[in-house]
Amino acid sequence: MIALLNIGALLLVVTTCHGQYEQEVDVPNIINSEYGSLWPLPQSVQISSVPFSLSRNSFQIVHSQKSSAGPNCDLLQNAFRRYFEYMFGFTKNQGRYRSGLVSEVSELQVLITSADPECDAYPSVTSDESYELTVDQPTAVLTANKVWGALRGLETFSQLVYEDDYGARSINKTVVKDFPRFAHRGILLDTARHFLPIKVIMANLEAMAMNKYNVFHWHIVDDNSFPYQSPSFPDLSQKGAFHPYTHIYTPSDVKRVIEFARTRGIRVVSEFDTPGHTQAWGKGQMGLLTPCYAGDSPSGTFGPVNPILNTTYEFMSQFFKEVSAVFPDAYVHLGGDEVDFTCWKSNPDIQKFMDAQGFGTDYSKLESYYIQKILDIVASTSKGYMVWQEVFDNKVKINPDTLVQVWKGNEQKYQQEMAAVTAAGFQTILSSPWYLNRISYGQDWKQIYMADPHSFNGTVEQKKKVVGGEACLWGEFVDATNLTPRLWPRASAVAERLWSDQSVTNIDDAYSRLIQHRCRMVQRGLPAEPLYVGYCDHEYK
Ligand code: CP6
Repeated sequence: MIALLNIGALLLVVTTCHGQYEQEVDVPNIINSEYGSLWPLPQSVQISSVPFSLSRNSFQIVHSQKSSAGPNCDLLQNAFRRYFEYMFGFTKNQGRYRSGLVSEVSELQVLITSADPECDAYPSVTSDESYELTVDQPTAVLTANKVWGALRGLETFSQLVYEDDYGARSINKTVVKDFPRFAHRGILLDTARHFLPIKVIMANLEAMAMNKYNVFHWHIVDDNSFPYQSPSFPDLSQKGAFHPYTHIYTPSDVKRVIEFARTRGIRVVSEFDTPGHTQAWGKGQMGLLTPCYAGDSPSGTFGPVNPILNTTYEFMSQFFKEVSAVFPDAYVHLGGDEVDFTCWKSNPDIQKFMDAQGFGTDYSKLESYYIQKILDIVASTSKGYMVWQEVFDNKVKINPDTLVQVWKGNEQKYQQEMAAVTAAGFQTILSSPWYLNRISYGQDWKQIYMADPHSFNGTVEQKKKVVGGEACLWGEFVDATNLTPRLWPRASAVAERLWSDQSVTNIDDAYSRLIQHRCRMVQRGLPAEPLYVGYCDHEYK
C-alpha cells in the first residue's frame, strides 16, 4: 500500500503544471526536476517520495511554544494568513475531495530562536534570512533566527504543497536548509516615465516575496515627471508630476509602500537621481537647473542641476534631510548616471567657474565636484549611499561603504568594471545583464539566468565585495498595463542566480521548475508571461 502511494506521489510530481509539447527542433527537453516546483532553489533540499495530506479544515500555521515571536507579531500573523490562502485558496472544489493518503500534516510550527525576532524592525542588508524546514507528520517545523528567515521559509513551504488530481493538497516529507547567496537582491521600478499606481507596486512587491527578492529600488523621479510629493517642497510634484493630484505619491502612499514591503522582508531604497535626469525638478524649483545658452544669450532650455550655486546645495541639504527621514532604509541611491555636458559647456558662468577651479575643459571634474558635495550632504544625514557606475568611473571620492551599481556594457565590459570597482575596495551590485526593459524574441530568460555576478577575474577578497544584483525595469515603454508580464518570470531567473548556490546552473532542471513557478504566480493572480509553448494545470482543474 505504501509503495503504491509513493508511486502515486511521483506521478503527481510528473503531471504537475508542465507544458505540453510537440515534435519540434527547439522544443525544450522537459525533464522533471527532483525539486518539484521550488524557485529559487534552496541551498540544500531533500524531498523524499513519502507524501502526506494537508487539509484546509484541519491544517494550521502556528507559533511554536518555544518561539520568541507570538501572536502579537503582526508581521508573522499576516504572513501566516497570506500563505494559508496561497496554499488553499485556489482550488475550485474547496476541499470537497479528501485525499486518499493516511498520514496528514496538521500543523506548521514556526520557531524564531533569536531573543529579538525583529518583528517591528526594518530589514537591512545584514538581516538574517536563513531558515530550516522539516516537513513530517503530524507537524512540520520552520526554524529561523529572525522573522526574515521565517518569511522565506513560509514561501518555500507553500511551494512544496501540490495538488492531486482530485484537488486535495499534498506535501512530501522534506528537509530544507536555506540561506541567500547574496544579501542584496533587488528590482528597480521606474515611476517617472509612467506613473505606477501603488496597487501595481504592491502587486510586484508580492511577486518579489514569491521570488525571495529583498530590495525594491524605487527610481521615483526623473526627467519626465516628479511624482514624489515633498512636504518641504510641494511645488516639485505640484508642477513636476504628470498630474498634481492623481499621479503623485503622497507621504501616506510612500508609508504604505514601505510597510507593505517591510512585512515581506523587502527594503525600499529610494533613488533621487541628480545632476542629470532632472528636467522635471526644474518645473517646481526655479534656479535649480543650469540655463543653456545659444551663443551669447540663454536659449530658454535647461540642463543638469546647476553645480556652481550655493542655493543648489542649500536646496539639496533640505531635500535630502527630508528624504532620509521619509525612507527608513540605511541607503539612499543618488544616481549620478548619464550626465550630458552640452548645456554646461554652453553656459559662460559655468566656464568661468571651471577656470577658477582649474578644471580646464574636463567637465567630469565639475560633475565630480557636484557629486562630492551631494555625497557629503547625504553622509551628514547618517545614511549610506548607492550610485551608478559613472560616479566611480569619474573618480569621485566616495565613502568606503558606497555601493556602486554596474549597469553598462556587454559581458566583457561589465566584468572589467566589476573587477575595477572591487579592486578599488568598493562594494558593488550588478545590473548590466538584467535590463528587463529590453525584450527580444525567444527564450531570453536563459541568458539572464546564466549571467553571474562573480564571473570576473579577481581575488577572493574582491568577490566578497559583490553584494548582489538588481533587475531593472526602466519605464519608457512600461506602465501598469504591461509591467507584470514584462518583469515576470524573467526576473525570477535573476532571483535564482542571486539566492541559490553558484553551482545551480542546470538549464533543463531550471526550465522544469520555472514553468511550474510561473504557473504558480499566475494562479496567485499575477499575469506572468509564459516561457514557451504549453499550459498550466490550473487552467483545467
Ligand atoms: N534612466 C536613467 C534610464 C536609464 C538610466 N538612467 C537607462 C539607460 C539605458 C537603458 C535603459 C535605461 N532610462 N535615469 C541608466 C542607468 Cl538600455
